Amino acid sequence: MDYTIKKYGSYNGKEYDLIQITNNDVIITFTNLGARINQWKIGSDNLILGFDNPQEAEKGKGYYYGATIGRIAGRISKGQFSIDGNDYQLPLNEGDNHLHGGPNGFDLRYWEYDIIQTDSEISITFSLTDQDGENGFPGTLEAQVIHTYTVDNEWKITYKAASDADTLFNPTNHVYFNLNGTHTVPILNHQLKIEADKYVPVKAEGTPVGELSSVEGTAFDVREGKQIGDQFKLNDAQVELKNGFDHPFVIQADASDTPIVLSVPVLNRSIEVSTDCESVVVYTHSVVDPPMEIWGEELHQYAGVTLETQTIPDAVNHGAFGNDILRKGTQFESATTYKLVY
Ligand code: FUC
Repeated sequence: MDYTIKKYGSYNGKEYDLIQITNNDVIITFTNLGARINQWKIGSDNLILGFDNPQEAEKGKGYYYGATIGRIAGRISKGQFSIDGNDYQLPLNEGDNHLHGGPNGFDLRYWEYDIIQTDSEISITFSLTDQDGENGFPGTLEAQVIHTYTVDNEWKITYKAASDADTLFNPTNHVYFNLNGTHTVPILNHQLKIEADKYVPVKAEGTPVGELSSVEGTAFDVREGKQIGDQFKLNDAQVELKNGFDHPFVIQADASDTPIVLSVPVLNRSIEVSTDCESVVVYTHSVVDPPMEIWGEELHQYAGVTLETQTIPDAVNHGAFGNDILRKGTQFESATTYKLVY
């Protein structure tokens, strides 16, 4: 296993790099534009969606391909929250709500980076200082996102952060998988298994209704592993509302070490996910707006599926959803591993 550093291109007056790691016939690349994963391939088969240059990444900003999302993944209803009676208003960058950290979120920011290589892994530490008041959040936040790739084809993301004032923090990575090897084949043929007996119904605008609902008898019951396309045919009102999955699944307390598995059995490819997060947001790329090309081919609905591990979105506004407040003087740390098995 080894790595090379290539030029990704310039964007807003800064030069960006691609760090390309090769492990036998697997190639995986990261960029300091948004501390993103940009490509993951077996031979010439692309397993994720990414971009040839920063300009395309900017065009695809609303899709957040492979980007680190922060400070807050998902939507904060009306952009409003309070901590200990202090009220905050975040900028509204999607209708009436705040989405994925706001207009200048982590996804297109310049991240400093360092690389450490050992016999068994290559680890890239991306660092960002997010100033007090940026995107409306209180406190200056020092964030690190560490992307590690191992000889066993495990991509591990570790998030670390600390703030000098109480703030919100709930990062994720917005990688879209398509194990077909090309995004021109929809992900409807993927098997999805999530050890989740509850999920979070959403309103049309994507914010949580406020309940944790049982998956029993719904399209969200994928505890035994189900084909995504089959689940979409079940006339489930929540699936119809979002034209697919765009929902948090709540990982069961008694889940196994790999509670999320995405696979295409006929191709003998799977992604096994382990995480210390309480939930995973599954988004099936139901919307294509604006139209664009990826790897030179036109983008279509269901081009990829995300597995965004995180605290349940909008937790600060729903007592039962967990905690997304980062207290001054405490250290945030969370990790998720995506293992490619083929
Ligand atoms: C997901 C979704 C959103 C959005 C975005 C690109 O996280 O929750 O609906 O469209 O990704």
